Amino acid sequence: MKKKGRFITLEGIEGAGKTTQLAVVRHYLEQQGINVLTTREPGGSPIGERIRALLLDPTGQGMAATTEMLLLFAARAEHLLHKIRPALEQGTWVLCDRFTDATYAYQGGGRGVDLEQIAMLEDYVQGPLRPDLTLLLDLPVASGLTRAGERSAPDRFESEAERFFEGVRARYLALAELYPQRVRLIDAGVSVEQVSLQVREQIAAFLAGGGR
Ligand code: Z5A
Repeated sequence: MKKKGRFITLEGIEGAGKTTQLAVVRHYLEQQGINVLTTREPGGSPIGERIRALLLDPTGQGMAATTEMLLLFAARAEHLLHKIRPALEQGTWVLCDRFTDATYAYQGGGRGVDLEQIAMLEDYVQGPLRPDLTLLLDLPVASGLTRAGERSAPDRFESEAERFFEGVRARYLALAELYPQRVRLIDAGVSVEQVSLQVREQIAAFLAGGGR
């Protein structure tokens, strides 16, 4: 694949503000004259969205961690084929709400799946494709769950215990340490405006650093 666009992902625990900040990133890039496609995982393609419904269905408790991980990568394969790769090849920038870092965090950190198995599937499904930039919105688990809980009935993931999300957050923070160039840490425990400011600073630095 000849990749011309850039691939930016937003990550974080529930209620971190990814959806809110995705709009900020999009607006900022469009102001710079960049074509942007926003999408999300799991989902982003017709079959991917059907897999998403299966994954989030609260009646699906007891799904094996392996099944969950394979469904996520199946949805990702569809997403890459039908949406992400075609956009990048055309020079469109792709902004994605969660990607494979979420698998390391939720399935690895949350469910205890072997990280090497995740890495194997990552290589198999994505080849060498990795995000160019990841904004990790970090905040204490209790704050994120309070924000998310004020919105709607919990889905299958949101029904997990706080300990699960502590594992998710810890793995996200480990990824930020492992890939400091790509994964930029944002303090998401402050007001929307203050988070947006940090997000815009990171995007400006990325563009200035040759990201474009
Ligand atoms: N999952 C997985 O396990 N493995 C994988 O590989 C992938 C995903 C890709 C997808 O859910 C689920 O799939 C997810 C992980 C799993 N687990 N769950 N649940 P989703 O994408 O539908 O849900 P989410 O990712 O958790 O998004 P969210 O709960 O909608 O959170 P958010 O997008 O980060 O936050 P938000 O919608 O922008 O904001 C949440 C609320 O907080 C909202 O009312 C805002 O107005 C408010 N908010 C936002 N920012 C602030 C600030 N700064 N202060 C105060 N209030 C704020």
